[in-house]
Amino acid sequence: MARDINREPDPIDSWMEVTLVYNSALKEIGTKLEILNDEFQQVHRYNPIEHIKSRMKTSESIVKKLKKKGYESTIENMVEHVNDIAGIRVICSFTSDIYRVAEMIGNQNDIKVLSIKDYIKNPKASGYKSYHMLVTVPIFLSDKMVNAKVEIQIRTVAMDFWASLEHKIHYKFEGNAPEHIKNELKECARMVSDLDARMLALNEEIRSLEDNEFV
Ligand code: 0O2
Repeated sequence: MARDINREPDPIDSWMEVTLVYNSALKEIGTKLEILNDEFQQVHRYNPIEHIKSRMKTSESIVKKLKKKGYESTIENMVEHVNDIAGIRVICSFTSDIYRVAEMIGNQNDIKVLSIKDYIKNPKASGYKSYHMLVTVPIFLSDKMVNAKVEIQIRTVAMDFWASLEHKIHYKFEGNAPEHIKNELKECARMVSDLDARMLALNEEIRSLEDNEFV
């Protein structure tokens, strides 16, 4: 029997199914992003996406997150309360590409955007900048349809460089890095923002020259 995309999704009811469903969700979103990037290359002669990284959260990290949030480790709680079991990171060259990619994702009929956190317009106190989308994508199995949540983090190469080092430092000092390191990271975050703005301005200037060559 054909499955209707608008019908109520079925529940996910075993750890094996969690793995299958969230891995499938990463493939679905990954393929969508690759198609959008290819189309963009054809139409506008450049790729807004530099590269894509995807990962499944480990069972240990899922249990740790549930414990931190005060929930028992059940499949139901994982699906309900852990938003980043499936995580995909989209790395773009320029800040403007981030919003382009986010809009293209949001325009896909089968993707439902549950929430957006714009840490580019509102950076975290640490200096962290990134654009987060929490979405669901339907996954069709042989006998059921489930909605899988995927956390999409979209950021520039420079923001990603900063976030990787900050993440390492955060774990090394278990969240209590010395004050001078925190301050240095904040200063680096300011330099990242400045670099992103200047690279974007340069790119726009070059593109406007290229466009004029075709007039
Ligand atoms: P990990 O180890 O990367 O998986 P939620 O997931 O919604 O329950 P929260 O904190 O409200 O929790 O969500 P938020 O702020 O959107 O952050 C989710 C993820 O963004 C984090 O996942 C990190 O990957 C990243 N992130 C958020 N803040 C920072 C930051 O200050 N520095 C860096 N480097 N990354 C950040 P996890 O599960 O916390 O960590």
